[in-house]
Order: sequence, then C-alpha cells, then structure tokens
Amino acid sequence: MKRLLATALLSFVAATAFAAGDEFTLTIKDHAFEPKEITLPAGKKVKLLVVNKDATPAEFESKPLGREKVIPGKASATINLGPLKPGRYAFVEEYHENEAAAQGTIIVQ
Ligand SMILES: [Cu+2]
Repeated sequence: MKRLLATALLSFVAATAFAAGDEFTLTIKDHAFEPKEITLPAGKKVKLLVVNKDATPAEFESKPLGREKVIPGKASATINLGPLKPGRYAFVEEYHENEAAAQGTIIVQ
C-alpha cells in the first residue's frame, strides 16, 4: 500500500513537471508588458499566466486570439490558448492601449 502511494505520488510529480513546461508568463508592471514579445509553440495547448504587478486592474486583450481578461491589481490570471497556428498575434493592455509599452505580440512557431 505504501509502495502504491509512492508510485502514484511520483507520477503526479512527473505530470506536474510536464504541465509546467507548457506554461508561459507575461508580466505587467507600470502598465508595460514584460516581455513585449513572447514565443509560444504551435499546435499545442498552452497556458499563459499574466501577472499584474500594478496596484490597479489591467485588461489583457487579444482580438486575433479572441481573448479578453480583466486582472485585478496585484493578482494574476491564466489564459488557456491553443492549439495555435503559426503566426503573429497582437495583444494590448486595454486600459492603456495607446501606449507602446502596453502593446505586445505573441509569436507562434
Ligand atoms: Cu476589452
């Protein structure tokens, strides 16, 4: 029984490690994206973790990807994407979309 539990725990750890490889992080600080360009793999499901380090809410929006998500201040949100086709997909922080720092690109390849 103990051995069975250990095996189950091991496979859980392995599954978690695999999932972590498909998660990408985008940070918002002072209404600016870091990085401004992020590369994601084509043809597979990925998670985009958007971390808002500002005290005020931010809105991640990508019209070409059909995604829009409000992230409260000092919080983060996960956006599920894919499988995506190769290409370039623009995104903005909608509350500051006219500022260059609040505009970014997802490159899928
Ligand atoms: Cu919007």
